[in-house]
Amino acid sequence: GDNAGNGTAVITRTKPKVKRPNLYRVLLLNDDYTPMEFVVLVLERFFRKTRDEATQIMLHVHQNGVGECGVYTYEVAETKVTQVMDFARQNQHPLQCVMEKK
Ligand code: TYC
Repeated sequence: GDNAGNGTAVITRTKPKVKRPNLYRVLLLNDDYTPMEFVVLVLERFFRKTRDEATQIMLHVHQNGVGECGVYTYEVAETKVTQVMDFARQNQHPLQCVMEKK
């Protein structure tokens, strides 16, 4: 507790409150039509993966149906999803990208 000096009670927190942001996974979904090379390009361009990392993730998605591109705060995750969906649409690929709360 504390006092502002004017007789008004003011409650202040003394314990350092470190709050962790909610985190979201960004996922790519497999489909039968998007070229493998395009998915690798997406992972390099929007998720800063190396060619080897991107290839591993793409093959994981191809084989398992879904895979993680990265984990971000809400606003960053939302931006990544929008960028990938816009880029896929521009190139007429059905690639789907979604986010889910961790
Ligand atoms: N299954 C696609 C193909 O055989 C490749 C692919 C991989 C598509 C990952 C989407 O998220 C994806 N061309």
